[in-house]
Amino acid sequence: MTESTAARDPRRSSKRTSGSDGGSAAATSAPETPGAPAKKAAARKTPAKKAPAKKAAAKKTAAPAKKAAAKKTAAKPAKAAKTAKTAKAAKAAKAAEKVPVGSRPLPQGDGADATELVQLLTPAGERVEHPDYAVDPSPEELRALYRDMVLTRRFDAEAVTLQRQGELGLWPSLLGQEAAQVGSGRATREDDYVFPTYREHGVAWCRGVDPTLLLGMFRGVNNGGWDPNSNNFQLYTIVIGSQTLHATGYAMGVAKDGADSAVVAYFGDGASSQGDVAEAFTFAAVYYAPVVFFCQNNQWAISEPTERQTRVPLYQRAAGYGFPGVRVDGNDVLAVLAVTRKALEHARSGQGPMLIEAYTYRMGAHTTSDDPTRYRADDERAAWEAKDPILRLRTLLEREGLADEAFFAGLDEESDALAKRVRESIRTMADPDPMAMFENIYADGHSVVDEERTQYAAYQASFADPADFADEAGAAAGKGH
Ligand SMILES: Cc1ncc(C[n+]2csc(CCOP(=O)(O)OP(=O)(O)O)c2C)c(N)n1
Ligand SMILES: [Mg+2]
Repeated sequence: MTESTAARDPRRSSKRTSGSDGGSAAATSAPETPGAPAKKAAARKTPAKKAPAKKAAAKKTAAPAKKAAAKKTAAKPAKAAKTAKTAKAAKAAKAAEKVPVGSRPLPQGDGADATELVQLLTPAGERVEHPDYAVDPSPEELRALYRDMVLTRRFDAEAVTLQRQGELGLWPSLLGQEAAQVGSGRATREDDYVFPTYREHGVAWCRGVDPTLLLGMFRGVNNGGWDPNSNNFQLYTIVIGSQTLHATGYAMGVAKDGADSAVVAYFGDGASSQGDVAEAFTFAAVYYAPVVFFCQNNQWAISEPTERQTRVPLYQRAAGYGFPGVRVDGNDVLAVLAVTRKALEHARSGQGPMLIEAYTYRMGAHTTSDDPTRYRADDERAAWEAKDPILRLRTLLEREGLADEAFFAGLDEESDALAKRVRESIRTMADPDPMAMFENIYADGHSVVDEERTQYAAYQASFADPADFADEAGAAAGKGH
């Protein structure tokens, strides 16, 4: 929501109502004093009044008061020591408060605050209205969104299992982020262009990229796996935030071509701290580039919570660059669809970029190499489970009689068939020729790469039995997992 639309939103000034509940975790602070305890806020209010009086009094009695204080301290060293001890204990207690990090309230509230969160479908599966955003999907469209999310989750779960079975080196799960990805992915038009990070399996699905193609890079058999121009869906980007620059440059090109398509750049809450993202925001703003910055705030950047990335809600950063920002319930597929559609129209119509902060949660580990139990509290996940994006749409479909048993049973079958296809595809993926890693680096070759290629070929040739080389290469690759 932009500042101006926010001002018009009657819910900004009112407390949350039960009908639009964003979840079980209660908002802990008012938006204007993020994260500050009431005491602190009160203290901030009063010094203007108190200061002059205090100053005058201090001036009057400075010398004698100081003297008296010194006398007092000298006479009672035990008391002074006690005070120091208390201060030390207070400091230690304060430091202890910092642990565990995951249990501390985020500075920007917890997303359950309706005054800044666009929501059209509550966790209880109830439709609610929003003054600035609306969608009116047909029953068929609702079922299609549900199907997208279910199949995306199933594919993702299968990939996690394949990694556990040693078929993939690594997998970044999207569990919990299905609505953010399907809602935004389905808002894009065929001629729009998408620049993902490494977790956008749901967006890839919506863009029509065959899911089996997403696995190659994580199996280590290729550097991408699909032709970006086939579906206007760029290759996955591991270098955090860098794709926002690529997207902005591409969008500037779209504008120069006079095309009316738009670009979406996906990135995370952690990426928002990258210099690349700041530069992308600046260029996009001043060139009115038709790009939508879609930030999935899943609360964590590996083990770093969002509170370590920002002291203001992320969507508010846009204002500093001169374009609108909006925070949407990232677990509400309808709200994400509505907000992304509007942002894309904004970009298409020459009004420049927009920032969407999809407030969601990474339900699983950062990747299969990560163990989140080491840094975040268990009850945090439980609170977000109550806001599950798939469950809330299912509740709506069932309550309103928009999908029958046959639909759900058919989808179960389709999920199983997808999982089977994914498993089969990965087991038939051919290992690349070891020399292939020297290809596609420079269009016209490079002396250093040429030298490395020659050295590596000699190394391979030094094995009497090529099978020994394959074993060694396999063991070395395994170390990196
Ligand atoms: C430039 C850069 N720095 C650090 C890393 C290591 N790294 C990989 S993922 C990640 C966290 C990203 O968090 P976020 O942007 O919130 O995305 P999420 O993984 O939560 O989807 C980091 C620091 C990297 N890949 N690139
Ligand atoms: Mg994150």
